[in-house]
Amino acid sequence: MACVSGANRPISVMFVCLWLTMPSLGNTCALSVEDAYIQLAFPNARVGALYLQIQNSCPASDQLMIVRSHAASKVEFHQTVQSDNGVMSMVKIDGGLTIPPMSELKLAPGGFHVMLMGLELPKNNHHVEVTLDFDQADDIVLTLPVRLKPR
Ligand SMILES: [Cu+2]
Repeated sequence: MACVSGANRPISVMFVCLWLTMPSLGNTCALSVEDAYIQLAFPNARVGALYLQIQNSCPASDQLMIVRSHAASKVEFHQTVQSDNGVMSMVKIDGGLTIPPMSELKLAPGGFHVMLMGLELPKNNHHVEVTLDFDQADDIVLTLPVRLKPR
């Protein structure tokens, strides 16, 4: 700890040092994941959409930076948007997705999703392992069910 406590230091500097060396009391907050799955438009599709909800019980926001999976050659964040004439398309989102403090990030059909491209599912394996990489929180590793898009 590089804190210098000295009588000739401004009092505010001493307070900052104290705060930095205190045991972290706010560590009970966390990110938690619900309703996570991968959806394919048809069997053996090479592209899949990952949907999930991330709850943030922390007083600070976090950022889902990247999602990694050995089953996909490329992963991007997308948002489904509707043009004025009603045509649906997907827009790539750069820089990750924010999880607001004491709130949630929802990835669901018709909105944000993680696009898994070059998808290669092992035969007879209907689960895919993915790693969520956050700016602040530790990685979360998930084994996700693969579902077909409802018709
Ligand atoms: Cu997409």
